[in-house]
Amino acid sequence: AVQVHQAVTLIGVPTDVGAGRLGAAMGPDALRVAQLGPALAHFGVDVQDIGNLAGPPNPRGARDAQGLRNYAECQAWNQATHDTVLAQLQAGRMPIMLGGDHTLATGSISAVARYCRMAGKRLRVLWLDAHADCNLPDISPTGNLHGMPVASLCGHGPAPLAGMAGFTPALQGPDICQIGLRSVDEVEKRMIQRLGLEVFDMRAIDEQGMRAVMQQALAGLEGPEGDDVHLHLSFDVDFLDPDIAPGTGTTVRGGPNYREAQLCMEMIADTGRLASLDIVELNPALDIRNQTAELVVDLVESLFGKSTLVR
Ligand code: 4U7
Ligand code: MN
Ligand code: MN
Ligand code: MN
Repeated sequence: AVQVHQAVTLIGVPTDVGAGRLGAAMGPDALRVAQLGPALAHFGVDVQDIGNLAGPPNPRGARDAQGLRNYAECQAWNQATHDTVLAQLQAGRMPIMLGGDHTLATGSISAVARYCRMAGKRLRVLWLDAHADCNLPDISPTGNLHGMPVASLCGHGPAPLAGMAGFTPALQGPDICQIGLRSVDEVEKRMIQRLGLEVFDMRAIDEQGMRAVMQQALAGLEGPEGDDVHLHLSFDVDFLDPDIAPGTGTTVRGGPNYREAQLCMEMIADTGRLASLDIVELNPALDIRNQTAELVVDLVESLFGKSTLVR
């Protein structure tokens, strides 16, 4: 039973301060050029685009004493994201982040966690990504904060980020399900175990197929038992195979193809539980004629039931 949010708010978060290369800050406008808003309005959704959040420019800093790059700037963007997402949820609207690098997920998901606690909902996070994003300042090979949001949300790393929900940790490892992983740093592998994340890597998709993986990832969401679940999707564009999605800064070959990605989105749509969404790591400077942004819009349409024949 597809039953999607009737009111959606698009929130541009034009930042690349957490990434290793410049360009993700242009992501929000590339999604607008690809007609994300009109595409959703076509399904009868009430779409409001509130424009872009404001935040500091990219100082292109080196690693600091903690081992982090552009920490203060990441913190500022996350706080702005957190405040806006919380306000939209409280107004009964579904926030869609137009990123922006993946650091912003600390701001958005901590706000969702805060809201869920107030509203008495159970939070389930689906994390579509080639990477596990659970690095810590001292173990990260790069110091880039876009490789750390899962760790902050689980209570690790700098306290201001880890405590953004108003309680720490914002999430327990088993609340998060990661799908599509194929580039995980050695120390991150230990973090996955330690945090207790649920992970379906590309090997799981190869061996079991996308359908079986998504059935497990979405278990318990459909029907009355899933009534009190708030489903948040954090969609890193580098989840997709670079052949179809070249417009992102950290491509890794061997990702889901077009049909597998569609099936993934369709099965999420079928649950009817999607209540907030991050679209992150789109980098128009690396794209070819905006094809990655257009693909993302196509996939988000499926998230809103485009491919479902019977409603
Ligand atoms: B993304 C990396 F070392 N693990 O921490 C790191 F390989 O949000 C990449 O998933 C992180 O795109 C990628 O810098 C972050 C690296
Ligand atoms: Mn990634
Ligand atoms: Mn990511
Ligand atoms: Mn990336």
